[in-house]
Amino acid sequence: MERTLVLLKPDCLQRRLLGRMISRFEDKGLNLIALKMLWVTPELAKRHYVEHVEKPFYPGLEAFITSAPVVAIVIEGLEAIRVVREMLGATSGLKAVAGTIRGDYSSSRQMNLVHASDGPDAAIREIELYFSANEICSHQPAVAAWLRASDE
Ligand code: FUP
Repeated sequence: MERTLVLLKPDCLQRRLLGRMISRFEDKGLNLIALKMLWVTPELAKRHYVEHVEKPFYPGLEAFITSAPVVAIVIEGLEAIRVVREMLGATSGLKAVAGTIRGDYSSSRQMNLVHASDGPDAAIREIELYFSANEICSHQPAVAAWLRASDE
């Protein structure tokens, strides 16, 4: 099992797409094990996007991610990091393939609705950035037996 950090960004909340995005992850059979709404502060934005802080687009990205609340979610599942990234699609909504979240709902590079960790190290770092250990609600979903065979 892998865990990954998903953020439903300010455009997602403002466009009233939170429920539809959560449904896509639930429909896939992924397990939501932590969820909260918060305002990203400039300090948190700099820690989250540490690899982008020096880039020319960063000021705009920080202004955007702090402009309205976000919903942070920890998602658990088999190969969840890759699976969720593939559900999002390419960074720009203009390039993302139809059928992906960004391909279906976004026409922007900045306003691309959903963030997800891009690898195991990022997932650990980002989950710790948004959640303390006692906020993670691990559980065995009752539907698990109907999502995949027992040896998968
Ligand atoms: P992704 O991993 O697909 O979320 O995208 P990146 O880590 O490459 O970029 C992080 C965020 O910066 C993206 F959500 C979009 C934003 N961004 C811009 O606003 N302008 C750019 O030129 C590149 C990325």
